[in-house]
Amino acid sequence: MSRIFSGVQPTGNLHLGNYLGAIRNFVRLQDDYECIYCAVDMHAITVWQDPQQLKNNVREVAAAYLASGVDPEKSIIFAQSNVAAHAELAWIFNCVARLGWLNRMTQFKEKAGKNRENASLGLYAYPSLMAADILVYKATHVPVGEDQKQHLELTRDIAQKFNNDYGTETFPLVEPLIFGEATRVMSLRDGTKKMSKSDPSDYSRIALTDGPDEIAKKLKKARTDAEPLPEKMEDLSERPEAANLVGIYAALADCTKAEVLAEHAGSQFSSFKPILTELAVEKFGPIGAEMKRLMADPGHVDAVLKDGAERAQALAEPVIREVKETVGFLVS
Ligand code: AQP
Repeated sequence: MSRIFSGVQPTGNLHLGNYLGAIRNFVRLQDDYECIYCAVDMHAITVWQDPQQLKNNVREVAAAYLASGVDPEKSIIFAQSNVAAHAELAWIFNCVARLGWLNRMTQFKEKAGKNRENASLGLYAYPSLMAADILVYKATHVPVGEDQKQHLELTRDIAQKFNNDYGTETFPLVEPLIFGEATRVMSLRDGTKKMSKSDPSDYSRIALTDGPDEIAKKLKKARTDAEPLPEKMEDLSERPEAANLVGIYAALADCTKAEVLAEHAGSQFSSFKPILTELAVEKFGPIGAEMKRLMADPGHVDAVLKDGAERAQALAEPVIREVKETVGFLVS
């Protein structure tokens, strides 16, 4: 059976983009693959995190997985820092990856911004740790949003170079799994920027824990234009905010953008937004409510994370041992 690995950073404010681009697909995959889903807290600290908040955010990610329908009996749910093999393999990969490869990573450029000299070394090496997360389980497929495609290419490069350098076939070449109509959900305030946890404006995103009133308020305020919805997708190419809302609707309704336009062409946003709100509340209401219930009494979430870490550890152990042998470390 092919193996899936994916993760979400516990940096708070989990949103519609994380759900439609990643978590929803995690649920769909668990019947056909062996799935390992992680709260990647070691990635989170590549930028400053308040320690107490980080703990809550790890639980929030696990609660989001559970509330969305990831079944902890079928899939493994755990926190990255609880399986040391991720860090061990990441160091080995730091010695395999080339500076030139990392210099090309657009996420580092975006996140480091103008003050690059002040970014952490961890933020720069992030893709190398991500490669370790995946390959320490020899995962073959990774469900992610479009924004992570470049990092997955790098994972393939690292796997290939490791295999070539050591003359082995240790690592598989992973494939991204990118699904559906909302592989890149954009900010509700600016249709050219992706919806993100770290955007300072709360109105830029719909959080998974937003209730009906917050969802309605945010969609009402979402930036749009004065034109009605067109008949064809091509006519949305210069209207990023409009295209984004159509994409969100299509993803939530599980249909294509063309089908949304076929039904709503000619509608103004004043009538389309309430319909979108109703759909979003229908889909998210139960997830947000279940997340809040799980977070109010985190004993169950903590037990799921503990069990998941033990199962993940058991899978990672033979792989990291094999890698250490291959590299030439003394293995007891
Ligand atoms: N806007 C998005 N549209 C579709 N998918 C998205 N993902 C993130 N944003 C969008 C997908 O969610 C998964 C988890 O992302 P992450 O937490 O590891 O990091 P990120 O991509 O950096 O997410 P954010 O929300 O933008 O966080 P910050 O602001 O902290 O950087 C990934 O599969 C990602 O593709």
